[in-house]
Amino acid sequence: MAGLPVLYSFRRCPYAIRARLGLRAAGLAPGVSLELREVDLACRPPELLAASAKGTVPVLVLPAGEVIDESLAILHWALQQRDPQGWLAGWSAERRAAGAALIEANDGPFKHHLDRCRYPERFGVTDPERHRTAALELLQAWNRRLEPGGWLLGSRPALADIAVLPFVRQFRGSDPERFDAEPGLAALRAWLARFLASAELAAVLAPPWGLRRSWRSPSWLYHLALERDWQRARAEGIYPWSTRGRRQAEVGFVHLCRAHQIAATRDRFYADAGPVRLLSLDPAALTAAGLELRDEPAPDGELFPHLHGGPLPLAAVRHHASDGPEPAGATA
Ligand SMILES: N[C@@H](CCC(=O)N[C@@H](CS)C(=O)NCC(=O)O)C(=O)O
Repeated sequence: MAGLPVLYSFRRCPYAIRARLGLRAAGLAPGVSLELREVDLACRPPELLAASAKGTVPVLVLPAGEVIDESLAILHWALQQRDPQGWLAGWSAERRAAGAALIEANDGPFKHHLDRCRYPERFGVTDPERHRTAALELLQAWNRRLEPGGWLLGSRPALADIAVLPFVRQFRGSDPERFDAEPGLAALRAWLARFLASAELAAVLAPPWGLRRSWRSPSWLYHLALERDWQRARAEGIYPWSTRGRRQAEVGFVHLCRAHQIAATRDRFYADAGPVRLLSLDPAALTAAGLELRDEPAPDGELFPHLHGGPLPLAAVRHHASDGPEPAGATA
């Protein structure tokens, strides 16, 4: 996929959702005209951090190297390429300014209160209700804007609707029954319901736009572990295996593979193994632990990385996830 724009994304992130909505509307398609890399925010791949040190998603890296690391800027870039639904084009300066103010209120105070009523512990908040009430006041103001035409700027969707809807979706998602019973939100509920039922949202939450499996960085090395061996290693602090059923002490090294070798390795050795976990390893942490990496040939001549000098150090495991094909379909 060399030469395509690369989008670092996170399926459920409202900022990434709005970027994907814009890119999709502009006619880009993952695997065809864009490479989509799903990121685990607990463990960002080095390529993302090299592109944008702040490490947030979404980030769009253009083929010439330009990096766009703010979701709104990605939306603007996308719609400047193509804007078939007139989300950006065709609005008066006054409405555009009103749209920009709505997005600012969303990304600023609304997001602030949303985070604090959804995750009070994370933000050290003792009164999440106060934040819910403040968020509701903004929603009621938006409801009044929606009453005349059904959309924030009038009778058709604009950039502001696309930019704000994923956050209102999150607000409702934290307590749908309560949200649905709130007074003063009828127009907003209808606006949100249209979005929730839309083909656009469904498309960006399902493959190929919305992935559940993280991208495998070519900068990392990988090891497949039986789930039960991995769980025991976590409990005991040592992972003694080289590969399925064979110990490092017996084999003399630990079998690893590169990103492009994972699927074939799983199919060849783990197809009937039951639950398997994919460990992502930082090569620098392996060598810093005094171990040696060598590329050595398998019986068919293909070179694989082998870890010599001791068992796999758990501290070098950057990420671990159940391994398997991308689950298809579900849009929740
Ligand atoms: N202003 C940024 C915000 C993006 C953002 O905060 N994304 C969240 C995920 S929903 C993130 O990457 N959080 C990780 C972090 O802040 O460390 C944008 O609009 O792109």
